Amino acid sequence: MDVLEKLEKGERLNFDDGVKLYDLDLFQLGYYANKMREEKHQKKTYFNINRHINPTNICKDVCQFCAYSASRKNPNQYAMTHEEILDVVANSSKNGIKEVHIVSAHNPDTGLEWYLDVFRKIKFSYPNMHVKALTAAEIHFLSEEYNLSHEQIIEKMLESGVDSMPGGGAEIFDETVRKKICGGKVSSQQWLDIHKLWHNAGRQSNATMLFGHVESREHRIDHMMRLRDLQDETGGFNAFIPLVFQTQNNYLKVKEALTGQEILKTYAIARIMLDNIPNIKAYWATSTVKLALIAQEFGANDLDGTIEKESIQSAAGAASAKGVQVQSFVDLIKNSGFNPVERDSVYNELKAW
Ligand code: V47
Repeated sequence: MDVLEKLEKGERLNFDDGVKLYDLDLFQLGYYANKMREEKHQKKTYFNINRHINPTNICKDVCQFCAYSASRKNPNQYAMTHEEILDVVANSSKNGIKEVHIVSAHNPDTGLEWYLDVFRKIKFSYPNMHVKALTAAEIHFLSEEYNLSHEQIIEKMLESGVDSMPGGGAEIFDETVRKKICGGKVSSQQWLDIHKLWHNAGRQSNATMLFGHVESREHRIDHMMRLRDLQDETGGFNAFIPLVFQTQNNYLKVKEALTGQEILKTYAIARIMLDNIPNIKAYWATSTVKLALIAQEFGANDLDGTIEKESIQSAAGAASAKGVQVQSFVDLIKNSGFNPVERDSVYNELKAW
């Protein structure tokens, strides 16, 4: 059966089908992705009111794509104190944020408690604040650095009040590409195992994919298939987030940025291939707000949040350093023909705007 026939019949696609999807015409692909989006979410587009905090950029690992890490290209090292982090949370909570999304570099100088105790402090002062923190890459770093198992770090996260795990650190699972772009940090299998442990603890997480650098279309489909397999087992992923590679200030000499067409195809293919992950997030910080709005018609049903401050992608050229205002986000979604729905961090609906 060919891929169009399978799409018409609503059958699950395999790896070869996934690769063939890229050869379809963009609008034909968009038609099927949008149909699946509408079956699950109608015209709703989710967003949340959140704050990103990146407490330190000092990193023991060297990822070729990263412009944020202070170890090589970025001479401005920093590590925030807990007081500074709590000040940020205090100010942001006045703006109505409901989630702090905390991701750090892999700093070997701070001690384990610096990473964990701040979650307890945030929860103590803001019991209703959702703490989304520690990527699988950070968990693996902490386990190696402090001679603890992944299970033990996860236990400590749960004790410290972490509510959910962000999807960072997945990059591209194919081992040859991974070796080129981030050899040395969490392996693909370890990334998947850590999320499995987290899901088995009854918690939810997200999954990302960094694309538009040295990977091929086949590598992207392989990445999605590995996530789909794990999701069949655990059901713990809320959202899949294709991160568009930002080309500035890093060691991967990627001259040509992805075309809008290739980005939209990738969102659409993610929606079609990942039939068991409910939300496809067009993270506007990497796609640009304008393309994220168009992506709503190509399978995406979530645009992440207001962010307030963003340091990782903006270091590599993205226009996301300052976040967006809630009202303008809402207006943009409405004006593009969709219904903005504010959600919490695990996709309970809070308010139709
Ligand atoms: O894993 C690093 C990426 C990620 C670049 O879970 C880059 O809701 C593009 O994971 N160009 C961290 N991306 C951010 C992340 C994330 C973001 C938003 C929402 C969620 C979520 C998770 O940033 C890293 C890495 O793949 N990154 N450098 C770059 N040059």
